[in-house]
Amino acid sequence: MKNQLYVIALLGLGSLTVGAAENECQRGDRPPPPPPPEEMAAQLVADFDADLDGALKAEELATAMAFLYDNRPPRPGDEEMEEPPEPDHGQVALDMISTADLDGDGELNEAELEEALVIFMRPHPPRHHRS
Ligand SMILES: [Ca+2]
Ligand SMILES: [Ca+2]
Repeated sequence: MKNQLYVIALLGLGSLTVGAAENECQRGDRPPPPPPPEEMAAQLVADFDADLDGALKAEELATAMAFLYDNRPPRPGDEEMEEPPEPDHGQVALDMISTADLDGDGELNEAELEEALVIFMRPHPPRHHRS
């Protein structure tokens, strides 16, 4: 169940209907803030660092992304819409590594993963420009 919370927070989809339902007495309050990125980074490394070197390489990160995708919360209206194609988790992992691999070793350690989460969770306008 703990993983679900991380999934919801990480994907940042904003549809915290489950949490809202569980806190009916506090209805109207804002949903609780997601756990801090350093906490999520530590959790993801703990869960998906298959070779136990303390960092997530591309394939480990891809596994993490696939897990998060498979466990993403449903969004309102999704059932009436066609499922979007599943993203290429391997490519997402490579994107995250190329964005946040500060020491250039091709893996994201906990600090780098935290940086990646900060970047990927930050609300940003949709990118329309393609090069
Ligand atoms: Ca590893
Ligand atoms: Ca690195």
